Amino acid sequence: MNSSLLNRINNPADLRNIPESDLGLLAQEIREELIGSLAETGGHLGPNLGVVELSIALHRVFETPKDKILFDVSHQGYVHKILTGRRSQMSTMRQHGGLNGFLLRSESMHDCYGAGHAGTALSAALGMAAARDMTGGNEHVVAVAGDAAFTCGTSYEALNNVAETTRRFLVILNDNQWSIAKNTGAIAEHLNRIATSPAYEHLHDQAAKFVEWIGGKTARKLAHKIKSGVKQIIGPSVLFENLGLRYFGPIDGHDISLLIRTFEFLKTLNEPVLLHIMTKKGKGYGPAIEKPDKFHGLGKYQPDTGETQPTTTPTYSEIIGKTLSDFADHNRKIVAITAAMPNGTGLTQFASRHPDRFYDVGIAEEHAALFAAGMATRGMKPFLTIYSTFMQRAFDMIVHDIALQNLNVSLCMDRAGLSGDDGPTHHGLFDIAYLKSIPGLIQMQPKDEEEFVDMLWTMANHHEGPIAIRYPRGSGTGAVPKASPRLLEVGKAEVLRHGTEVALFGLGNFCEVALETADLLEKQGIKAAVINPRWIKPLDVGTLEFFARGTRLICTLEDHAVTGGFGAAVAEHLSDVGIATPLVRVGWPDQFIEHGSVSILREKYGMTAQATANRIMQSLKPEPQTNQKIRKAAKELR
Ligand SMILES: Cc1ncc(C[n+]2csc(CCOP(=O)(O)OP(=O)(O)O)c2C)c(N)n1
Repeated sequence: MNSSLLNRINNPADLRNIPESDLGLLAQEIREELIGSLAETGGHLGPNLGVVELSIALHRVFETPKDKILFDVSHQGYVHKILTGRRSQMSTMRQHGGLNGFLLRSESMHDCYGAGHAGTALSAALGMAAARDMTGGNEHVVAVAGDAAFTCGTSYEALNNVAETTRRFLVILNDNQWSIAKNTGAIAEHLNRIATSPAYEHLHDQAAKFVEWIGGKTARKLAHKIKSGVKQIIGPSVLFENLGLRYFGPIDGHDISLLIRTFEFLKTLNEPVLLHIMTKKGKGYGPAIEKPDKFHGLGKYQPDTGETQPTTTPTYSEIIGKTLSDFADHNRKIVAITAAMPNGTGLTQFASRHPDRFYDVGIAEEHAALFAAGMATRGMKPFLTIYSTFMQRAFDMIVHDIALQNLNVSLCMDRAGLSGDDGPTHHGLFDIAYLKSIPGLIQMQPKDEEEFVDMLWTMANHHEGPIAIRYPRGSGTGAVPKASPRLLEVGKAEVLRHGTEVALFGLGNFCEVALETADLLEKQGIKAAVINPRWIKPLDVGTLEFFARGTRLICTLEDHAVTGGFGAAVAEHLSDVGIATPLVRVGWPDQFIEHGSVSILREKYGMTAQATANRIMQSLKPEPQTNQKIRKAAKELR
């Protein structure tokens, strides 16, 4: 493709030198570039195709890095990256050492705010506006948020504070009517009514005429006329107006000239504004328009057809979707709840088989947890199925509402462990740490898919309070679940291999790594026991103490931050009972782990069987003589 215009853009200032009449062509070039390059790397194609004109217009009118543009979630920030000097790195997208799939303050001075979780842009932008007002700055602050961000409570918490915080603040509501799945709830319906109302076309035309009318004139001089003009083009949304933001729109978010004129006008206003724009997710690419949910974010695909490689082994998410649906066939109390991730969490099957007991509550994890708590008080058996990283949002609800009241809520933490190419905003590396200190909350992790179903069955039959399960992204060993699941004994580990010198406790997906480590140790003449702990809480202290007393070294392995993880629970217990057997803890180090493939990152951070075996061999080495001498001398001194 001849990207003649794109070749001229190395930074936003270059964009401002391109004639406005060529910007449509530029948008076309950017679309082609996105479709071609993401076919190789994967990524958030649909959302970015939808914001091409918006991103061009924003960078045409606002001057980053001085002006601040915040993108909610920031998965739609690829065009912004292309326009802010990162085009040549697009082929490294989401790969280790390459561009992050979200905005990162450390990646570019044009990324004023990093994100990955939804519903943060408005509050953070408001903080920036307040800081600007306090320090006498004059920069513009713009928050760009999708319609699904308006299903987040935090967005309303921000709106609740705008009017009394600042006079200069611009929120752009990018409405494409889709979250990852179709956006749900009353707000989505409200926005949908505006977009589909026959008045929309009329409003849009009026908006276009209005901005044309003020175009080229000094808007400030026309303040009173503008006010009355704006009033005429106010859409049927009293919601935002009542919150103290002037509502403007809805306008066509693919009309670059209109967007530019509108931004030029809005930046002269001395009052907070919400601009509602309508866009099409996946615009310009047939497969993405046909399947907005699939093309929200995906791996590699055939650019001509949009085809992707079919997966052969069912993922943990697919298994939970099917399993819960099967259980719900026989148990009328089972309910499944997702926070805007029906596909990601595998609940689509549940939604079609049990629509009356399926809830997609939007991006509202706190609400989802409280909603589940309420259901549980009425004897229902809710399964709250949320990615580990997003469950962080609901921590207080899990403590204060679910656990404190000992309610029968099943917490299903999908994508627990390293998420890989999505990076630090999406790794599920903290859930053991944030759940294990909650009194009475049971937590487990299966070693494979077969045990996963047994655990889900155990959860379905557990009626004594909250119970949580964590499981990784993708599939596991491929172990096929049995036709009839087993009920597992709570707090009982499984000994997979006996050994007398070392005991390896491999949690969940790291059970496989523990078995491999045992093989490597055996080659060195070390007999290692391998234990599948199953339960993080309650810990099987009997099995732990048995092996801690009977071997020379204990090693824990887990797909979790080493600080506060399963190994930390083991260390605490050994310390409490006064067992001094050396302990090697394998887990992710105490730092935010960057994005990259799981295999590269495991290698880098010593999370492989070989690295574990090496650490163990090192720890088993007899103490060097000099250390012994120092210790002896110190003892004599005492
Ligand atoms: C707290 C949280 N929950 C769930 C998600 C997963 N997620 C990522 S993008 C997205 C939908 C975003 O939709 P919208 O904001 O309308 O933007 P669009 O992709 O449609 O442009 C969701 C649910 C998230 N990032 N953060």
